Amino acid sequence: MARKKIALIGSGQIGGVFVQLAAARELADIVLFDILEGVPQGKALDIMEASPAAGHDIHVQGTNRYEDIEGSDLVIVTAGLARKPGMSRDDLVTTNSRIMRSAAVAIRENAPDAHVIVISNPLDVMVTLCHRITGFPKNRVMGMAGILDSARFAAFVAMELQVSVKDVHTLVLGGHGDDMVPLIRYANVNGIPVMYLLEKKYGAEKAMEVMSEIVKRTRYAGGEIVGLLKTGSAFYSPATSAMAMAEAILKDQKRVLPVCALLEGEYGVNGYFAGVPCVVGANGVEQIIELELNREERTMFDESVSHVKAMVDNLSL
Ligand code: A3D
Repeated sequence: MARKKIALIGSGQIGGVFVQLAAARELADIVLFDILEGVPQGKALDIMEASPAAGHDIHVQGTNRYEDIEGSDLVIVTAGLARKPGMSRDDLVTTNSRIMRSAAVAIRENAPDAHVIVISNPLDVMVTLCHRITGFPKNRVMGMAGILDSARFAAFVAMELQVSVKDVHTLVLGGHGDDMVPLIRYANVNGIPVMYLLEKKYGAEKAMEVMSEIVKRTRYAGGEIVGLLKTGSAFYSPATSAMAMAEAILKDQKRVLPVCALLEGEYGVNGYFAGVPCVVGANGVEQIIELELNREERTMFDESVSHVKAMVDNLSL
């Protein structure tokens, strides 16, 4: 079987962590692309030189030529500005739209059969641009956000309950903004509702307060990291979340993951991308799973998607 090939458009913080994760798993050969001369080449050489000590064997090439992404099975786009303290994701839209336009044209021309995972922010807008410009079928263009947001939710629940994060399962839907929708009802510790455990620990009233704080922290988790780092945004957790999607596609795992996918009637949304649970496998987004939302969840989901719609409707495509 031929070796798989992944192209990373953007060789910054997330691109750098992703390539290290991919090498450790020997997931695929990697092409690191960036407009900065020397950076992708330097990172590629560094990983190749790490291989003998690490005992992994993949080929990593750094490049400034889009032609080198030819034949990629998967393209991951992280190109663009990251947030600095005081910025919202939406503040990145003008610059990152320009970057996404050039990346999407290059993907269409050089890797027409690839799956594409978009990570650049504002995520829901960037994945829309990428889908419209490449013209790829909707199952092959998706955004990474829900896995990260759900992982943050799970991490905070595990910290609060002092249980292994391995046993905590959470789901965050909607747009990748501060109005994302962490689903409290579906949060569980190996099947035991998180609210049940919080109520046992604190009683009903305080349990709800604690959960509200966890939800708030989840929504602003990206900003919390930006505030601490001061020079950029989170990169370990986004790269690790993208890895879950990449493995699901390249190994045809049929994972059930929250993914930013194009909705065509699902969840009452038509023609916009939003975070929803999907089955992800060799055909990309193979199925969108529609959950029954209660009135409160529905209201939050609609609000979150209306924010995405407003941003997307403002774009000249
Ligand atoms: P950073 O380390 O700055 O890397 C971005 C890279 O993009 C840099 O190396 C740039 O040189 C490169 N670049 C700029 N313009 C182009 C271009 N035209 N073509 C190719 N490469 C270019 O950022 P990062 O890796 O930390 O973050 C990358 C993106 O991911 C940002 O937009 C972040 O806001 C976003 N991000 C998204 C999430 C989600 O959960 C969706 C989380 C964290 C960061």
